[in-house]
Amino acid sequence: MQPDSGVILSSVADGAVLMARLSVSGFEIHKGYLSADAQARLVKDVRQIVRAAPLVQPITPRGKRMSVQMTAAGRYGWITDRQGYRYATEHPSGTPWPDIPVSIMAIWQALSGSERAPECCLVNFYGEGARMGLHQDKDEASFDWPVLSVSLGDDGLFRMGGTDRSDKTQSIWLQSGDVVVMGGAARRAFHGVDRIRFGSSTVLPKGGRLNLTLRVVT
Ligand SMILES: O=C(O)CCC(=O)C(=O)O
Repeated sequence: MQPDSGVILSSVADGAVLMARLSVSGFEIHKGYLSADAQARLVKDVRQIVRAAPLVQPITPRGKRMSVQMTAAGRYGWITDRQGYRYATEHPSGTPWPDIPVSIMAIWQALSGSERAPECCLVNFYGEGARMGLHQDKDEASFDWPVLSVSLGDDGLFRMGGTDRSDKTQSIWLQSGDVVVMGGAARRAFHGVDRIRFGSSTVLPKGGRLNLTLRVVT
């Protein structure tokens, strides 16, 4: 992984955790942004979301079951089924999505630089063997607002490309507590998760990786 112009924008030791801000092809990566306490709080809040809106393992419009399990909080959740990829105001069970927890909104306020508030917090759960293919986030009405991603639990190998699927890609292991802001040119860039290191973190006691993405939808 090559940071842009070899730049580590900032790094600071916070106890045993090194915080660093990297920029890779426009992806702003805040390594070690969340403290262990903050991560534990977020996991608790995500459990509340999942209680209200259970995880589902959706199918793509072509009928392929995704390996990732999903749910959401906010006015909209992103869903996929035979009818297509889209945002919906209700969980597939027909209930509205729960509110985005304050702990998650605070990260958006601190790092997004956006005037708009997120309307969706998509929750992805990666169990053993789960992955997410290279894709663009393009179901939102505007690309003027960033997508902000929070990693919790096991390490995930995050692949970043350009605006064409064939553009060269670079990868970085995201760890629990890392936050990525995809804005500007990176907002339309292809990205995905090739694999996780199942059991590499104790943040989720049974293993697995949670990823939260905050999106302005309308
Ligand atoms: O899990 C991740 O780090 C990325 C998730 C993602 O790309 C998405 O939800 O669109």
